[in-house]
Amino acid sequence: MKKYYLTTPLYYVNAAPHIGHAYTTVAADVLARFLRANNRPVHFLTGTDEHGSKIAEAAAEAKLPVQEFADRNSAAFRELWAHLDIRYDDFIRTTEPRHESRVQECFQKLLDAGDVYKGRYRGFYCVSDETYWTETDAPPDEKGRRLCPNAECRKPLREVEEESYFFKLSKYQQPLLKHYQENPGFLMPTHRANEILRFVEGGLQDTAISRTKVKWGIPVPGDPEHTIYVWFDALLNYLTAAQSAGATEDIWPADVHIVGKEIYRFHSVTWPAMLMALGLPLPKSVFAHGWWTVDGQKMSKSQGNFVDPRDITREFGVDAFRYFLLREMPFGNDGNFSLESLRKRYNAELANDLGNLVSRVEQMVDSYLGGAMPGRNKDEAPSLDKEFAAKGPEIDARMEALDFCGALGLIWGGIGRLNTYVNEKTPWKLVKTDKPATEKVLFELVRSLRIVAGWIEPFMPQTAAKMHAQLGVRQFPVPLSPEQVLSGDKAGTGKISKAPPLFPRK
Ligand code: ME8
Repeated sequence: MKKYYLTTPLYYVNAAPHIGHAYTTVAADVLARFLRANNRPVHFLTGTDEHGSKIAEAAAEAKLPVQEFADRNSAAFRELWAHLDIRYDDFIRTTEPRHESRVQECFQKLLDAGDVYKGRYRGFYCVSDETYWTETDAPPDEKGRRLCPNAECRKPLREVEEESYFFKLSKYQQPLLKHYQENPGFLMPTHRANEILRFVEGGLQDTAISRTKVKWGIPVPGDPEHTIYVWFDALLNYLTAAQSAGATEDIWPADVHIVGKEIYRFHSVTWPAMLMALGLPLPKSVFAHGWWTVDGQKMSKSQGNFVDPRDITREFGVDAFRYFLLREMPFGNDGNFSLESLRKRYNAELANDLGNLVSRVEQMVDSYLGGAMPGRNKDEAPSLDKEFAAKGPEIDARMEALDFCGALGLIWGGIGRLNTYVNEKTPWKLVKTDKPATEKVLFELVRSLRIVAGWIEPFMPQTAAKMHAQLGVRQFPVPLSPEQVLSGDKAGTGKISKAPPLFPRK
């Protein structure tokens, strides 16, 4: 069975990872965990982008040999992903031989096919984005400076004139437009599709794909004066990683490339055109999410306001950080990161709505039933069933559509319903007059909380594991799907134990 193949961008190793990188990677991890919990085979790829002038210049600034500099920073990404409970299947570095040799093969193939030719490039270049711009893309501003047209960058451009190999991107204008039209799920989310359609309809220029002035890169086969342009090199990682992971047909093509909006064009125009030229099937979709600002400001070196994820997890824990990232900003839109809104959500949604509910239920089962799983009357349909458990398919649909915020909204709707249910049924009063009725209420609550634990597992794996253990789910640490929780008592006849709060108030 073909695996569901999902990818993050390959992050530049010029600096330490920040919340922007964590965001994309956590989102991909949430999707991968959701699919695995539904028994879908998954291949989740992430990694680091290590060639080009941006990295070479950062290494020079750090006074380190480039490879050593790249090794260090690539390791920092891997360490952060371990800390954030990211379970990827493969981590590719563009300086690995398995990647470099295949990039050269692809370059040669396109050269032989006539889709790559030698010419001369004259124009502008942004080192920070590693992007070529023409004179018309970047007219001089009032001070006579040419700035990167990418709104997320706006750094000064360098003028470049050199011999270059070119990729015949122009040839793929019509095939791309046809592909977009025939595959409406390709450009995601749909509100970003127009921008790409307009760009491609406006005509595509052939694009330079080699540099003579940049030494830190993969040599062009047979012409070592040239190194392969870092984006041509980096985009191919999705293919070279799949090719090196065993039977390519089990993985290829990608089901979704998850990227930030600023690199959407590379992924939705250049990349599919490269694949067409190579005669390979295209990814099923390319999803561009929005950008975080921090306290209303763009994160930048000059502002010195990059948020280190560890500063957040130290105070709030890994799960709360993962939760906040996906709850605060609908996937596909822009949003703002602030400690104030994190604290607010932490206290209201995690400590109160969820944590407090779990503690109350455990406390009651402990006091009224000595911690035994409440019994149920098998002839009577559980009363929360229709309105609560039926949410499962709706949540799944949101997850499949990468609407993580929507899925969390539905889950918290369910948690809200459970809080209302406790307050309506007042088991602490009921227990004085009707023990069997109290037991039924507690049965409903425990079972519903087990379902909640399954729903939140992709977002908060540690919390889900704690909930399963505390709620007597014996199959721990394997997360249970709602169906498994519902299907029988076997999975959950362990003792229900009181435990410290899941989310101590901050
Ligand atoms: O672009 N908000 O690498 P990169 C949300 N190497 N997401 C953000 C973000 C923010 N403020 N800042 C960064 C590159 N990201 C290339 C990619 S792929 C073949 C090559 C996330 O280190 C987002 O996913 O600049 C964005 O696309 C990515 O980090 C850029 O990482």
